[in-house]
Amino acid sequence: MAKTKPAYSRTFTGRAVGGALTFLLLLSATACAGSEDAPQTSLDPAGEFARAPDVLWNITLAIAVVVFVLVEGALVFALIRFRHKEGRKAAQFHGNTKVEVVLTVVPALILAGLAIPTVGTIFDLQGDPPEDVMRVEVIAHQFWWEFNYSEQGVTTANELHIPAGQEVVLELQGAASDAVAGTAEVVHSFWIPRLSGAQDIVPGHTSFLRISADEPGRFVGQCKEFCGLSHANMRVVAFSHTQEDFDAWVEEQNAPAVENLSGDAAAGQELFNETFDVRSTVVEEGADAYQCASCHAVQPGLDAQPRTGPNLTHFASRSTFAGATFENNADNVAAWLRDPHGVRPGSKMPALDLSEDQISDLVAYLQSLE
Ligand code: HEC
Ligand SMILES: [Cu+2]
Repeated sequence: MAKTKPAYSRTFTGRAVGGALTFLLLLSATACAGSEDAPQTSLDPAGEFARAPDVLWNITLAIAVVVFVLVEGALVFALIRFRHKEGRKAAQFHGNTKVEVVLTVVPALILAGLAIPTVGTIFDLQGDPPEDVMRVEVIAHQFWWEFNYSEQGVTTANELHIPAGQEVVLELQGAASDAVAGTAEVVHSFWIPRLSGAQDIVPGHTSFLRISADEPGRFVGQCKEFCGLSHANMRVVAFSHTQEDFDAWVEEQNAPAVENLSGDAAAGQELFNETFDVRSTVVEEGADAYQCASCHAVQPGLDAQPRTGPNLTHFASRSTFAGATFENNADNVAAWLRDPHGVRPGSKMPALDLSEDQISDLVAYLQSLE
């Protein structure tokens, strides 16, 4: 009689292939970490407020590795040492108080030990932020960030600028429901992993986040709390500068928008104040027609309140736009004006009835706003 192979051995090849595929799939997920030069990682902290959680992570990882090796080692040892042998019978017993006590007390002690540095770090990071450091007000909108520097008189969007080597306190606020855009605001979370931990932003409530960067550099981040269709496109970029460069940036942002435009840019400037029909919108109670100027400030002339879109006074000085999703270039801005919801699902900017000529004039104007 032919010996049949046991079931596990017949499916072994299949399982090995399945396992290898799963491993490759998991490996591919590690490629989600953004661009090479500035990955979104908390494992490479660039400032003291990101370093503290990283130290905690290292301690936890070290303990976890020791536990893993001991537990898996014991398992493998038992599997080999007590494997099936002809004529040997398994011991039969029920419960073992000594082992159960050890397996309860040891993990409890490990967790209690871990809680000491964890709670300490939480209090260090969450304590009342110091009064004498620079503050930036951060307002989370669906799906973009507004940054107000009240001391410096600067308002910008999606790109945060800070001086390197010093603490900055972010005052995080959820936007009250936008007057023009109509819909209620939702919870967001601000996170630039190399500069600090994450902090939730709740409408009607102010929370604080302390950040700092040791060196000048560029750091990418992300809204970390699901907030609607374009949550994944709600990114943020931080630039840290030497004090000199930071002061220069402030000065540049405080300068009035360029005047005396000519050609396409001048035509675009006029279009900015013209009224266009709404082609499509995600906002239920919005108007049928708008000017760009209804929602966007360009100072002086079009001042900030109560406009609900990003301040465009120095739009061309930003490297990205629309939640730092797109590189700021003529093609992308044109695509944005043509069909905001096509490139950015759920965006509160309406699609206006613009011709291609009008779009290229508006792009020329926006690109002149340095
Ligand atoms: C009803 C209000 C509204 C109108 C009208 C409007 N926008 Fe917007 N706009 C917004 C909002 C809100 C955003 C942010 C949307 C987002 O990031 O998803 C935005 C974003 C932008 C941005 C990207 C800014 C940045 O830094 O991220 C540009 C450029 C822009 N709009 C240009 C225009 C132009 C040009 C017009 C006129 C043709 C116009 N907008 C009309 C509300 C409006
Ligand atoms: Cu979000």
